[in-house]
Amino acid sequence: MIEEEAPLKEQYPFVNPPLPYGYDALEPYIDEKTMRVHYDGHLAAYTEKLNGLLAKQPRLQSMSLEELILWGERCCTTLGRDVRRNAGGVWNHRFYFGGLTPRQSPPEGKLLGAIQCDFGSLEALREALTETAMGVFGSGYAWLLWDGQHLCISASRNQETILRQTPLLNIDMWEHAYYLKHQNQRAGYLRDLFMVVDWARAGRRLDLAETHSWSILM
Ligand code: MN3
Repeated sequence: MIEEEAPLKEQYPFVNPPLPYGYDALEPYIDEKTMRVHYDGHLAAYTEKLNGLLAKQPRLQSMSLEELILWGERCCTTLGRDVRRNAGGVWNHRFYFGGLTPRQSPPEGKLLGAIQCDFGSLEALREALTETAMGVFGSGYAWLLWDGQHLCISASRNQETILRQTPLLNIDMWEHAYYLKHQNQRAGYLRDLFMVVDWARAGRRLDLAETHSWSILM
């Protein structure tokens, strides 16, 4: 799995691990062509652009992905903006692909308890996430987050990240995530996506949140 195999302090040059399941493993919900274009095309492009930016910046080459994002947020130069956008694109995509699985993976343990407490049921959580995802205007993500006491749902634009909270799950709402199969049917994409969400992974991210910083939650 992506986060469990990732080194604790990955730095320049960033190399994406292989997808932890086959490109066609999420069929029929997410099609092979979309997965190939998304993982080998879009994610790889963010990674190449980020490495290209860092190639001329030795002082940034020892930073982790998260440190680069936070540095970019503080730095109001074009370089800061570009580092933030591309490091965010890498982070968000790794998190998204790491949150999907071809195996049935219902929520258990602490996550299941939190879902029942904060939403009543998994179905109600799905509906709330769907509503937020459908409301993403243009390109962005919907997120399931843990605020330390409760689950909450949020949305972000473009490749902005939500590192200052504890993300458990994100849903890529950029058109490239669904357009080849679902065209303009965002609701159909979301229905299919929920068939391959790795709730066990979201649960492990929640368990880790109690004892670790977000830097290894990817
Ligand atoms: Mn994407």
